[in-house]
Amino acid sequence: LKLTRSCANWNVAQRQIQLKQTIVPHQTFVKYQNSLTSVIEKGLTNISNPEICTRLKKLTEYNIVSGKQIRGLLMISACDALLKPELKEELQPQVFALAWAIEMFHSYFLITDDMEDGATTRRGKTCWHLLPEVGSYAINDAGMLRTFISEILMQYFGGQPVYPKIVDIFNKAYFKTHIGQFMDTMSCKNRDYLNFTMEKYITIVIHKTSFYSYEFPILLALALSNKGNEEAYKLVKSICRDLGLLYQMQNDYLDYYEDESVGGKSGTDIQEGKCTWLVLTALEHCNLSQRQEFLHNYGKWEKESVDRIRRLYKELELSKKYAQEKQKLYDTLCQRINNLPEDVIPPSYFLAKLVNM
Ligand code: DMA
Ligand code: MG
Ligand code: MG
Repeated sequence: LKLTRSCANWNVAQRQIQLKQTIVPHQTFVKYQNSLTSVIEKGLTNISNPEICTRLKKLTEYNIVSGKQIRGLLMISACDALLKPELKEELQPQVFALAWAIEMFHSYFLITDDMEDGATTRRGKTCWHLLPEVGSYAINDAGMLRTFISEILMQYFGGQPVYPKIVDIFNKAYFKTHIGQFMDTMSCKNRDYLNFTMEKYITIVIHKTSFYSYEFPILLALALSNKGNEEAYKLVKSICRDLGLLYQMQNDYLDYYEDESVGGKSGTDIQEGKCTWLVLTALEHCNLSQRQEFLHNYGKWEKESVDRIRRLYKELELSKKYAQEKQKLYDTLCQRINNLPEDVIPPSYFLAKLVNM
């Protein structure tokens, strides 16, 4: 309860109102929100045990509902841009189910990520694994959520020509993201922080963030609209990668921000010794004694060490450097997006994503 209260200011409803106005039309947003219950019900078709149904419902709702739902919403907007007009109405239930499946995929990774990172709060609430009735059962819950996603996909797409393609895309996304999560945890295992490089960081981010946040929803929209040709995809791939970098840079920055009401979650990057944009920038600009201080204090859970790192980040004016770098990346991306041909993925799709970062 204490944890939940600590970031009660985090106003999910307000964020969602802003998001829905820029990504999808109001009416579509409301219909999409209301479709979750029927998607869950359909996913539960083959499960007769009431206890399992209750657990799956709670697991899904607790971990999805308070999220920003950007990935799912953007898949809906990409489908809206790509699908033939006569198919839009007909395929809407499938598009919504696929969007919820993307959100469930995201929640699946967040549940295990919070265990790995030693996090306590997420989306303004206590992390799933810290709920009294959960604990280490969270490992099995994550597995159940993953198989539940497969059930939903089978119920909505099974037997259709697009089904194997969708399953392949999901498998690829699981594999990539798990590799990214592995790289992320391994990078800080030996506390050899001087070996952190921008190259290493980019590889981690492309795997753990860019793919499932950007390429994954687009690949699914392309598959559903039967427009998944290689040429079209090549054009958006590198933009997706850089969008992921911009996103992760912001995620890293929010982690350092002490105020939980900003991000709705507790930060643990400093304590865990993660390879973040802030560390790379700090190491690039610090003097010899600051470097010693950094090496002595980074990757420790003691409050004095964490405070010392935060002070160091302040001394090095990382907030200012972050704002400058973010603006630079943002401007370049806008330019590249505006130069995309309209018939591949409409620039408005990407721009909406950028606006909502
Ligand atoms: C999270 O990376 C990545 C996945 C695949 C969930 P992160 O630990 O930096 O994210 P957060 O700061 O939200 O925990
Ligand atoms: Mg994390
Ligand atoms: Mg983070």
